[in-house]
Amino acid sequence: MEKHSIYEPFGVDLDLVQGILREPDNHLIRKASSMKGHYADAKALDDLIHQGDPLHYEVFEKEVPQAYGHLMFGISKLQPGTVNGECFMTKGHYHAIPETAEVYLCLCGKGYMLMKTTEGECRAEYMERGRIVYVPPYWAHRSVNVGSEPLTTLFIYPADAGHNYGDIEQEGFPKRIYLRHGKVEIV
Ligand code: PAN
Ligand code: ZN
Repeated sequence: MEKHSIYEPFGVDLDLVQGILREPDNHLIRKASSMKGHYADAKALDDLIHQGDPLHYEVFEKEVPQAYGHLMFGISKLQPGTVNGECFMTKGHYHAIPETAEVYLCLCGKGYMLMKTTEGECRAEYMERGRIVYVPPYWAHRSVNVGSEPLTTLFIYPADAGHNYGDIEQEGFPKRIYLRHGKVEIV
């Protein structure tokens, strides 16, 4: 008979004001310089990098086995701002096992989950505090902050999903999200 490995249950605390996971095992920091090639205006991004390379986003995670059956979860905290009008965003990725989905719960801020398929379908799902976005299997996804405070989300996905950033670096997303004169434009 197959023996199941029993993993120790645990709980974690969120700081809902700061939008962070307390005592994360992994804390990933992405600055503007991590985002080369992702914004339409490469020169504006370079200027931002030379002006001090500000923090772009952070990911806080608890460590769980990257194995079938486990769920990876954590907090993504994306700063507000634009690169010549294009709203700050995460790099975006497909999952390395593309048939794995993901759930995002927005805790604070305002933004969109931009999603695309390899066939070029593209969707932008609005996010604000209290709203859940379901990213189905096969959809690449990137968070975009259109507000004036950090966009903080709780994410949960199969722990063995893995990340494929390379295809998005090559393809980009069919749509970009801008903030112009206080108005959101998805083009
Ligand atoms: C999230 C993302 C997180 C950062 O945990 O990894 O928001 O975005 P990038 O990974 O695109 O830089 C997730 O979707 N995990 O699968
Ligand atoms: Zn993901």
